[in-house]
Amino acid sequence: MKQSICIIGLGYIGLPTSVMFANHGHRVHGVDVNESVVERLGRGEVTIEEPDLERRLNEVIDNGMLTVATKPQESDVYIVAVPSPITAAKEPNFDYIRSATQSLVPYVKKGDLVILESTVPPRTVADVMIPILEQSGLNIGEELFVAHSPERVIPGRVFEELISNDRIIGGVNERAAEMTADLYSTFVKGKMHLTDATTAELVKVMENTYRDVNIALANELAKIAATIGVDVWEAIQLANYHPRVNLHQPGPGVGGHCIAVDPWFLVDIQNVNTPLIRTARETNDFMPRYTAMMTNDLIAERPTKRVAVLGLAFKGNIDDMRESPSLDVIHYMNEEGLQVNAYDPHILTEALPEQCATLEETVEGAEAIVILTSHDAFAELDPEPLAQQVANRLVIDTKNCLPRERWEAAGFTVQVLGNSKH
Ligand code: SAJ
Repeated sequence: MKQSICIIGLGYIGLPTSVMFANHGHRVHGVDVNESVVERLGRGEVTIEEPDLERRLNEVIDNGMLTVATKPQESDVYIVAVPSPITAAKEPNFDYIRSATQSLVPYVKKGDLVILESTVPPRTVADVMIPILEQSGLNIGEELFVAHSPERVIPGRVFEELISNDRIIGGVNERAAEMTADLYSTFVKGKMHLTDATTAELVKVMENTYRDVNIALANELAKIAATIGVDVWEAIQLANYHPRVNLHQPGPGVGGHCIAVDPWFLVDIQNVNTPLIRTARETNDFMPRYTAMMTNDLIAERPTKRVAVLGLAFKGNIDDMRESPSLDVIHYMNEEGLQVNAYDPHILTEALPEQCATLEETVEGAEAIVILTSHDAFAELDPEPLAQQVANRLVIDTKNCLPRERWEAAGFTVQVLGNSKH
């Protein structure tokens, strides 16, 4: 059954989700507090980089199935997809969730469904959303239904994963969970797993914490390998042939609004009982400093401290710089007295003082080129012309994404993070 859906938050999750529901015949009203986002989307202009988003957005803006505004409107279903960041003290910040939920109170009516998609600390539906929704005077679970169905998509493959991923659905009761499963069955081909809201909240945070802890292990192994003449990337590949081993990839740090944030939700609940989760966060948060120190050591004998940093996005082939490790690497490089020029082909708006408009300008006279993000554009680079521009043919590849032989053939020394074999 087609329903009218109001989605609060038109960011990296809310926008593709709005478009997907509208593509599948639901009348969707998208809401964002940012007026320029609403204006641009209303013109069919994408505000985030995601494959196939532009085509799908224009389809539903043109046929009127998607309307966008800064205010909600009465609907059958309300989906909250706003940020859930942490404070500087690493504690959950519920401000966006609270104000989004509050904005729904004047609109909700008997029989409606409210779904939280944002990743949140366990008990956010119970302790934060429901007390606000009760101001409507409706009985939660009998007149107004509430569920948590956390998004699990990865940037760059959002539309595929919205369809193919299994979905965890946690309702305040069975009825709420079933109503939510019915709605998502519009496009979800993966299995629906129904549970209660608090379990669903914990499951999503567990998934991202699992990834963060495994990345921390890979980063520790990389630091060991760097001292014993081993290539950690080769070693990880070999270890992963074991049927029960799935080692992740090391790198210059963990970015984004998810893996670098969500584990702190668990530490906040049980500080004393989460030494592993906290240590993993600290291990990954140390990698930007490790990368800056490694770079400084490798050019210590060089006449200048000029370095070219390639990659500002928190991961390959996206335009998202939120919590990007590159920002911390550049910060620590500045602290080490390095002279940083930075460039990212996916981020052309001036976001940093160190940012240059072109690759050529960035590498001119550099003592080292430092790759921080595994963009395809970097793996496809022709090192020959760069070899003529740099002061020193040294490339530090923290993501092991460059074709080593090609760079060596151009006269570069290739130093890969965690590899002291070559
Ligand atoms: N990273 C590593 N080593 C790895 C994998 C990732 O250093 O082996 C780094 C990346 O470079 C990046 C960060 O970790 O800086 C996060 O990258 P990611 O590939 O984990 O991607 P996210 O944060 O965009 O997406 C994650 C996904 N969660 C899991 O895979 C468990 C996605 O499914 C979630 O929907 C998303 O978080 C989210 O929104 O929660």
